[in-house]
Parts: sequence; structure tokens; C-alpha cells
Amino acid sequence: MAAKPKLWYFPGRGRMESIRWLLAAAGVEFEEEFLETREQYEKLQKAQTTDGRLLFGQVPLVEIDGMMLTQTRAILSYLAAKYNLYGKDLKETLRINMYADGTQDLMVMIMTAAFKPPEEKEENIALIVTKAKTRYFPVFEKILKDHGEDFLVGNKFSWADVQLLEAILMVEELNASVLSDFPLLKAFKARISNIPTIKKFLQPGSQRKPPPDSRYVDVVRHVLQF
Ligand SMILES: N[C@@H](CCC(=O)N[C@@H](CS)C(=O)NCC(=O)O)C(=O)O
Repeated sequence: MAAKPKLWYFPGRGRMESIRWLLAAAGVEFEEEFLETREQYEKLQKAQTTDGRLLFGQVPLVEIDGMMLTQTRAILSYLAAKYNLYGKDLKETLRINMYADGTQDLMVMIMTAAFKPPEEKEENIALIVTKAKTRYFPVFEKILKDHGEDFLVGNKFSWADVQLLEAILMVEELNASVLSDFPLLKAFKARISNIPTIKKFLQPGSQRKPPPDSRYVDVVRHVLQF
């Protein structure tokens, strides 16, 4: 039996969370090592010269299929292809990439919000919710309306669906009624949440991480020294 993929990251969501989601959606078990000290991070950095662990000195780092992978987007694409969540042809793959990149842009805004000074937080959250409602969610609502299918691409469950659900849940944590004007996204959310592997990941006790709190922010600041 192949070894479980191993993930190295801080003990929280950040850039690793979408990787956790995609593995979970594919029904793949994984191990995690949490970086909580500068020493752990420096140890990974030093390993760079010997076995290419941190290619550009950054995490996420994922060990899978005998490789040490960095760069979130590359890792996600590899997993999507490996677990058959990447469309049936180049054109479907392209659309999945476009949709996943869009939701990733939205999630990066949320990810970085936790590190803003307290006086900027409220305004920043309002901006993110507005962007979700005016730029991102209308696009996905229209896609679902136009083709009338259950999934975003090719009427088949893909990485794009996994990541859109992740993004919807993240924005709902900022504003619980954000989907009120998006009936098809509401139905999409219910449908995708009910896929057995996703349902399992949404249960308490899974490897899904909670929203960032001050402890998480302190750990990241401490490890990366900023
Ligand atoms: N393009 C990279 C960016 C990775 C990145 O910025 N990682 C941060 C932690 S979330 C990091 O390791 N920063 C340390 C540094 O850049 O020196 C990716 O998407 O994986």
C-alpha cells in the first residue's frame, strides 16, 4: 500500500487548507506535521540543499508519490489530475483552472485578513464580503443557471466544486447570510456538502482547520519572523 501523503504547514488553514480539502474530497488519508517553532522551519530549510525539500524556502510542503512538492497551485493541480477531479479534456481542465483560481483569489483575501492590524479588520471583512457578492458569487450562480447541471464543469464532480464550497463556507463565516441572493449556490452548497467524502470532512474531529485565531497568527509570525 502506498504511503499516506504527508503535509508540513502551520497548525491552521492558510495556503494548506485547500490541499487538505482536495485530498479529503478524493477520500485520501494524509498525515500532518505542524510547524510551530522557528527551529522546525529552519530544519526544513536546511534540508533544501540535501533533498530539495523547500524549493523556494516556503511552505506548503507535501510529500507524495516519492516527491517533495511545493507551490500550492502546482500541488493542487497534481492532486486534481491524480484523483480524476480535473475534467475529461483540456477545455474542461482549463475551466476548472479558471474557476479554482478565482475562488483561490477570494480565499487569499480572507487568509491575509487575519494578519491585518485590528483597526483595519472590520473594513477589510466588509470589502471581502462585497467582493464575494459582486465579483465571485454572481459568476458561479450564472454558470449553474446557464447549464442547469449539478456541478460546475462537465456535470461531474471536480476540484472546482470542492474549492467553491470551501470558499462559500469561508465567506459565510464572515457573513452568515451572504448566499441570500444566490439560490443556486445555496443548493450547490447543500449538494456538495452531502458528497460522502466531503460530509465526512465537515464533521467535527476531521483534519479541517478552524478559522484563524490570535494563537495561529502568533505561531505564523513566530515561525516566519515577521
Ligand atoms: N507561491 C507560493 C507561496 C508560498 C508562501 O508564501 N508561503 C509562506 C507561508 S504561507 C511562506 O513560506 N513564507 C516564507 C517566505 O516566503 O520566506 C505558494 O503558493 O505555495
